[in-house]
Amino acid sequence: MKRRTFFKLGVLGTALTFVKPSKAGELISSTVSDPNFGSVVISTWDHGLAANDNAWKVLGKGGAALDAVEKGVRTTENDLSNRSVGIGGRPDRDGHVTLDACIMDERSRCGAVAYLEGIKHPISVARTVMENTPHVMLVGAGAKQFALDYGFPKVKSPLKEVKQDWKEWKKEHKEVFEKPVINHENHDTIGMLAIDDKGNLSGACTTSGWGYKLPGRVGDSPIIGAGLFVDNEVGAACATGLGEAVIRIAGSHTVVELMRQGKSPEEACKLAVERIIAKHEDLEGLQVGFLALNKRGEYGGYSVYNGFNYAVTDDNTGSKLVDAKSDRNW
Ligand code: SD4
Repeated sequence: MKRRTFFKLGVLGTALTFVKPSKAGELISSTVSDPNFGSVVISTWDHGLAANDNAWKVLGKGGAALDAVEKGVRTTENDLSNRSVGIGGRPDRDGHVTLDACIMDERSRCGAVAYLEGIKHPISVARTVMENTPHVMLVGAGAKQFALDYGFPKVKSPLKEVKQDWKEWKKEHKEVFEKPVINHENHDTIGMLAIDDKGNLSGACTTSGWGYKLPGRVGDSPIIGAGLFVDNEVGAACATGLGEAVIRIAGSHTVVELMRQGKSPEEACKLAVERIIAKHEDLEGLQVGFLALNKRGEYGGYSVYNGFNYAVTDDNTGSKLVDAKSDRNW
């Protein structure tokens, strides 16, 4: 660590009206700059490759990690053929596509939206919450109204083909109207972590959540500490998979705290996965994957079952897809 700058702790704003971004109310944080060290971006699943490419358009030019992760995951939100992120996502049991997202930066600022309908870029709404309100999370109708007030266009969802699939699914799964079940086909959230050339970390996570979920259900993805956590002194982590299991162990926060105790990113992800395994008697179909990136640009991933992969882009190797470690086969 070459340089460390502390920002002054301000008093957290309590106004209930929207506030302009200001120095007052910012949280204490440190920024570390190490010129010997390049930028890195990692993100979940193979759709992460395209997302990383766009994130790199920011990072490669010396841009901020925060801008990179927002731009990166917007790529996936834009892809209407993606059935687990954005408005192309699978709906809930009753046919509503409800979106969850969160973002966190190097100053521990964070913003989130949950249960948001009809808005194409939940991640940008989450950033707008972070930058323009004293709050962290807005949900449902309030989140939608907020997005419209800030000029986000209303879009139609579900898409025709998604609605058709849902109708078929309903015919075949009458039982879920009596007792909700987990639909195991769907675990492709995008979580992205980046470190920029100033040594600052940020992360973003966005999803349409578990396909055909119970109406009102929100998973880990928009919950700071569960689906995503960033601590600029230590590292960042994000999660994909069964959100209920991730929330139960405050997954991403746990991974970051393990890195604080000296674990490598992969070891930290592995220990968090083991904690999930220890807390659940029935692991059938319970897939969770964690990704982590530390302050030195080292990264790793681990999942309950094999099959989880992630995209990595850095100064040295360009882009590649990496299989996360796991010691269980499906
Ligand atoms: C959720 N964690 O809503 C999300 C789903 C997911 O990869 O990650 N899919 O529980």
